[in-house]
Amino acid sequence: MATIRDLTYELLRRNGITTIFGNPGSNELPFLQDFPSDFRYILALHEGVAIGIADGYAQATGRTALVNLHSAAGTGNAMGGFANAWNSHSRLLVTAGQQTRAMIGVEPLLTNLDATTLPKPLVKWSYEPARAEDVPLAFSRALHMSSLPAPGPVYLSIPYDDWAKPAEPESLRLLGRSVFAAGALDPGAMNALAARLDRSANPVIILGPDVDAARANDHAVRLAERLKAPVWVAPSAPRCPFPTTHAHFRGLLPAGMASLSRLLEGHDLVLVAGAPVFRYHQYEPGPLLPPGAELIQITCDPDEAARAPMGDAIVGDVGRILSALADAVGEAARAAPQPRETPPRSAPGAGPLTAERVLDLMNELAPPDAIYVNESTSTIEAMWERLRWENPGSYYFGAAGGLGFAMPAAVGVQLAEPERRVIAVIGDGSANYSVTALWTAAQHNVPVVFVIMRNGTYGALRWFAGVLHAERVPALDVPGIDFVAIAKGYGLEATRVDSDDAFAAAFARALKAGRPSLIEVATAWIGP
Ligand code: TZD
Ligand code: CA
Repeated sequence: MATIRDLTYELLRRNGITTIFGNPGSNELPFLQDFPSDFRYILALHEGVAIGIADGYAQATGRTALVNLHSAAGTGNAMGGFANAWNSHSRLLVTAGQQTRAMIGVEPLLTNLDATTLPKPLVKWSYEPARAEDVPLAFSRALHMSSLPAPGPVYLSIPYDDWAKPAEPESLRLLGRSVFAAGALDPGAMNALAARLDRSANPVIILGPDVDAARANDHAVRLAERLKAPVWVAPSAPRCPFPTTHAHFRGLLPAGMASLSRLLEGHDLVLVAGAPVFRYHQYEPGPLLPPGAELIQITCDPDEAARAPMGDAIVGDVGRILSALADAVGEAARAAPQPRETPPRSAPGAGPLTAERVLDLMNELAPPDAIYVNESTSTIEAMWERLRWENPGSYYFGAAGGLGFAMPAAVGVQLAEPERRVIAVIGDGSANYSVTALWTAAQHNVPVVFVIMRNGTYGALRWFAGVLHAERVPALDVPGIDFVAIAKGYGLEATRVDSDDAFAAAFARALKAGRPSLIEVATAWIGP
């Protein structure tokens, strides 16, 4: 008779999961014993890294990724990763080993106390089965929960003595299940939506990360071209839903109410797809929309629709709705938007280089389908202005703004996309939260190019201190860190550069290396 462990591995296999990301402890060993040869375990040295690699992998594959953590302490170390995954609708099944059932009552070492409460509110579902026999159903439910709309992380706590117990024969029914969501509009509702867009004199389209997640970027292009509408990217967007080189592309919207609505002035209809309305950051009191503008939001997330403070919302499959809408709207008679003014190319110079110069060199030297995973917080706008992102899945950022995402996520994205080169653009502050991702990259020879922008400071916080008029704040600089030595210590090729030519040469070499490498580049901090 099959054990709970056998049946669970088979269930994972049937759902396309043969990779486990994690960091193990005693509670997890009974699950990992006799590890099947068709599975691989990607070891991370810290749980924030394990969840980050899995998040990148889940987003780039569009499928659920499995994370195995150690009890409460391991879960706690991953909590910042839960925040990012929750906000990016990442399909993650996070499991944590629990103490053995016979002993939980006396609270031995490594008991996950009140386990299901621990990851809330950053999971869709959190569960600890009441019986060992319920573990396969719990896994099945967790897998489907993580990927049904709106996707997101789920959490299971499993007592370690459950794995060796026999599975109930009726549990085999879980293996063949197919579960999917539909989510298209019926013809009447689609016609009404199309008619509203056709009636608009001057519509604008705002796209968010879930357009990219749905690989619906081409549908968005078709819709924008039919409507002759300019396209903005939703504020704080952690993915790129529209080609930045397209004539309709306008850029990333600012994350403050007043400046955002000012940029939309003159539009009578704002169509938002695949984003909350809106993910603000800095508090700038002001109108939510310009005078006379209506808003329609298309989202996969009922919560995003319900909490929106303005406009109408449609909850459904963002890709299918955008595709059908592009067919349903008429070809608008107005003139198409003119291409935006792109920033002038930065001038070559001696070091320290400007961040703009480093980005321009990357853009010239990297393959056109390169993927950028970003955690360089003071250069986000410059990246949206300068980098060529044309294919779906070209840009990733920590969706909750939690640092420690990008170094591991870059490893996960590169594992998922071996044919495309992944470039991790990381600030010298951000590089410290999940730096052990370098070790996993080296061990599995995941050929990410890590570029550390060393400006010596928490640049974005200096900018924000200006916004908030917060004077005399301590703890904003990060001098004295040798990233070349750190990277070498974890087994990577690494080099330090401070000039134009040196960066270009090192970057070109790194792109071709076929193994992970790190470039530390001195950049100038240009204050507000
Ligand atoms: N801790 C965590 C987990 N997430 C955060 N977002 C912060 C702290 C606060 N924080 C920011 O929001 S940006 C930033 C911090 C510390 C500075 C990052 O500095 P950097 O990049 O060197 O990586 P820049 O380009 O110098 O801003
Ligand atoms: Ca910095």
